[in-house]
Amino acid sequence: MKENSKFGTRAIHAGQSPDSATGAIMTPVYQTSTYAQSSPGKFIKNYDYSRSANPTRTALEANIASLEGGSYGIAFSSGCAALDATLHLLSAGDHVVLGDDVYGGTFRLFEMVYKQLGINYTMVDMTDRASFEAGFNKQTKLVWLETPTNPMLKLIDIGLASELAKKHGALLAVDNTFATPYLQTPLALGADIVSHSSTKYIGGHSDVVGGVLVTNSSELADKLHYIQNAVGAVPAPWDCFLLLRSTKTLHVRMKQHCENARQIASFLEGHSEVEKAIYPGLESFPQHGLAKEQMKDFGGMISMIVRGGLPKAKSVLEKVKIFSCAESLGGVESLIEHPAIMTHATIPKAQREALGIADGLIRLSVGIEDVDDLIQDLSQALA
Ligand code: P1T
Repeated sequence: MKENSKFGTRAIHAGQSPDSATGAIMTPVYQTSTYAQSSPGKFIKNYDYSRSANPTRTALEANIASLEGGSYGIAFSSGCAALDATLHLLSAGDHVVLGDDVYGGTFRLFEMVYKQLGINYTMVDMTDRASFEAGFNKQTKLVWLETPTNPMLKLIDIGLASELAKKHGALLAVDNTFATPYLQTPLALGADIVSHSSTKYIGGHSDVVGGVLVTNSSELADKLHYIQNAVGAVPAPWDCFLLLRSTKTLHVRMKQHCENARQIASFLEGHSEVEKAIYPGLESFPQHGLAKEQMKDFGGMISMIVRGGLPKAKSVLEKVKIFSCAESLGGVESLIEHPAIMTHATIPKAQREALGIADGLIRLSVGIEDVDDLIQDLSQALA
């Protein structure tokens, strides 16, 4: 494969070549914990122990790094473990500027685990330059953001985030889980680290929990590899194999996620039971202009506020027949959930409400089923 191959070619081939032992086209599942050494300390093929490195994982790391336009990929056993590894770059007394709308588990790691270890954070509205910049102080070492955010789908200008992080001497990490590298590549816009919950679109089939970090900095990659090995939250070879199989179709799946979501968002926007449909592809979306600039398409996630608050929201979630009421997102099958009760329950109620995570808010992960069936399902559930 050529270095400058296009996305779909890299999705299928990057990091993988026919297996040197057998010619197998698919990278084998190297289901081994350890590797024979020809003499103490002399490795046969660069591998000594599978916490440190495993060939199936190496292929996955190279594959996702290529998709993100990065040089180094570092894989973990979950998206939370990828965030945790990034936070291990910091020391007590350091400070993080954190987006105000992030996955509930991301907030929980900052608030319940790292705060007591002396890592402080300030959550800011990054859609407003002045509020964003006011979040920095002399101890700020890291900016962590999602775009689109979970669950309000706010867009953060990655170029602006990079400018502010550099000005204040901090690293910029972008959680690219919702967009995927098919829709945006944050490293090209100035991010130092890209993070994924590969449980989501990268995996795409709701059958793996995983995470990955990508960077272009050899210094950061060395530190993150060190943390990966020292802490040990690594993915199993089988999970790496499944993720490699998934990334081969990422571009094809994303096109259909975007197309289905576009049609469903416009259906919801015109529905009498829907107070507000939130989707970056809608003209009514406040940051539609930034979405067009920063993203190749608008993604598969939609949020909506239904008229009738919690009782109506619960009834929709109970009545769907094709959508499943479940946490998570990014799989080929459509999921629907209630952020205030489910994915964002750890965020204090007042903070949730200030962000718009109201009792009537429902989040949809639009799958790639036939869109007419999905619209019909939502139509009967909303009726
Ligand atoms: O679940 P895990 O693989 O550990 O990933 C955590 C995570 C990180 N970043 C974002 C943007 C996420 O959405 C998640 C996980 N989110 C859900 C489970 C959810 O339903 O929103």
